[in-house]
Amino acid sequence: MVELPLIARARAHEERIAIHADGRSYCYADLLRRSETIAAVLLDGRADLREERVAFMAPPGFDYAALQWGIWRAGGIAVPLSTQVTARELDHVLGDSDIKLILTTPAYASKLDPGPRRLLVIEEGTRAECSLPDIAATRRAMILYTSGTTSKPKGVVSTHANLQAQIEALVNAWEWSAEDRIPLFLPLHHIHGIINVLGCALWSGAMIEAFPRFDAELILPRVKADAYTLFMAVPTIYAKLVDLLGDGASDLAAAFGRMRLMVSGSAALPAGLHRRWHDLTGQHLLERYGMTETGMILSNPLQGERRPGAVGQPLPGVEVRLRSESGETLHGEHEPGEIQVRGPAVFSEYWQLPEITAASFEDGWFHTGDMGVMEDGYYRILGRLSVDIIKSGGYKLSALEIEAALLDHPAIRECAVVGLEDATWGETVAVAAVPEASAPPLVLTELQHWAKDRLSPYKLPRHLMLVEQLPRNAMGKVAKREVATLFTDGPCA
Ligand code: MLC
Ligand code: AMP
Repeated sequence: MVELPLIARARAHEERIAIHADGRSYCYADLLRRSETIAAVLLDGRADLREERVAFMAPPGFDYAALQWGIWRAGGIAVPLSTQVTARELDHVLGDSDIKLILTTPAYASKLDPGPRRLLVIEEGTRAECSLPDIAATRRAMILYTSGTTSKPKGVVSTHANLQAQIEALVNAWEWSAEDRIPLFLPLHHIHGIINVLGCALWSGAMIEAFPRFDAELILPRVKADAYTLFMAVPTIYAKLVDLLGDGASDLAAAFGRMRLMVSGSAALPAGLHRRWHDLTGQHLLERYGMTETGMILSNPLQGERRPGAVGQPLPGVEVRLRSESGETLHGEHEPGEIQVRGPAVFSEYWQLPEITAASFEDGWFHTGDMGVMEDGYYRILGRLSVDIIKSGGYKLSALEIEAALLDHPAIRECAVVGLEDATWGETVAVAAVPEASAPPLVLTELQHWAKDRLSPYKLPRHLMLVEQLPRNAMGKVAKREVATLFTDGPCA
C-alpha cells in the first residue's frame, strides 16, 4: 500500500502526544484512527475519492488535523474554510472548487449554510474502517484561496509532493524534532498555520498546543511555564506582545528568551521591532519570507546572523532568482528585481485558471510579484509590484475584492481601496469614496457594519474618506499611490 509519508511517519510516534486542545491530549494513534474513520465515512463504499474536492471547517485543533488527514487518506483534495468566512465569500469558494460535500464538527455545523451541498457533521463516537486507496505524491492535495490581483480569490492547488517539499525544507532548516512543542493559534486556511506549524509539527512527531485564535490571556501563562520550544507568528502578534511586555525585565520576557526558536513571517518585520524584541527577551527573531503558491522561500539562518530587516537565503531545495523589468536575471548585489522561485515546493496551478497560471510562470520560474534585493549575502524584501495587494495582520487582502464589495453600498458611487502603513498591523485598509449625491452622508462605522456580511472581519475598512473625485492618471486609471497620500494629510471619517 502506498501511504502518504506524513501518515507513515505518524506510525513511528503512535504513543506521543500530537495535539493538546480544550484540556485534552490526543496522541498520534488517535489521529491515525480518527482520520481513518473520516476517510471510511467519506469513501462510503467507493475505492477512492479521485481528487474530489472536500471542504472542511474546524478551528485549530485535533478535529482540524483529523479532517485534513481523513480527506487525504480517502484520495480527496482538502479545501479548508476560514472560520470567519462570510456567506458571500463561502459561496465563491464552494462554487469555484465545485464542492459537493462540506465536513465539519458539531460546534461549527450551525455556522455553515451548505446550500445545495451536503453537510456532514462528524460526531465524536463515529467509528468506521475500510481499505484505503494508494495515494501517489503527484496527486493534488489542497486548494487554498488567496486574494491577489484579481477581484475574486484564486484557488492555489498544491500536490502532496509540493506540501512535502515545503515541510521538509523547514524541518531541515530549523531542525524540528519530536521533542519540539509549539502553540498553534494562526488561522488554518493559510499556509503559515497549515504548513509551518501544523504540517512541520506532525511530520516531526512534535507536540502542538492548539488555541482557537491568538488569545494572549491563555497563551502567555503557558509561555511562562516553558510549555513551548518553538513559536511562530506574524509581525502584528510580536507588535502586540511588545506592548504587553512593557519596558522592564519580567518572567514572561525571560521565558520567551529561553525558547529554542521564534520565527516571524507573512509580512515584513520592521527592523526596529526585531531589535526591540531582542532587547526585551534576548531572543533574535528568525524572519523568513514565503507565499501560498510556493511555501517558504527565504529564511534567516538557524545558526548564524539573523539580520534585522532581511530575510536571509533560499531554503533547502528552493531556487531563487531576481529579474529586472526587462527580463534579465540579476546576479549582482544591490540590484533590485522581482523575486522568482523554482523547485518541488512550488504549486501546480491556480484552480481552473490555466491562462493566469501560464502567465505566472516563465520556464518553470514562478513570479512572486514581490521585489527584492541582495545585500551582503542576505535578501531583503522591498515591497510588492501591485498596489492592489494589502497585507494587514499577516492576511493578504485584495483591494479589488474589497472595492467590488463596497461598490454595492447604495451611498457609494465610486471608491478606491488602499493600504496605509501601520505600526501594529503592517497596513490597514482605507477607502476613498465618491458618495452618491442623493444619499445620506456615509460614516465609517455604518460602512463597517454594512460590510460585515460581505467581507471577513480582517478585510473591513479601517479608514474612510469622502472625496468629490478620485485622483486619476492620464489614462483615466485611479492613481492608487495618490489615493494613499490623501489620507496622510486629509481628515478621515
Ligand atoms: C482585526 N482588527 C484590525 C485588523 N484585524 N484592525 C486593523 N487591521 C486589521 N487587519 C481589529 C478588530 O476589528 C478588532 O477591533 C481589533 O482589531 C482586535 O481584533 P482581533 O481579531 O481580536 O485581533 P486579534 O485576534 O488580536 O488578531 C490579530 C491577529 C490575526 C494578528 C492575531 O489577524 C491573525 O491571526 N493574523 C494571522 C493571519 C495569517 O495567518 N496570515 C498568514 C497568511 S499565509 P474591535 O474594534 O472589534 O475591537 C502567508 C504566507 C507566509 O502570508 O509567508 O506565511
Ligand atoms: P500569501 O499570498 O497570503 O501567502 O502572502 C504571501 C506574501 O506575504 C508574499 O508575497 C509577501 O508579499 C508577503 N510576505 C511574506 N513573508 C514576508 C516577509 N518576511 N517580509 C515581507 N513580506 C512578506
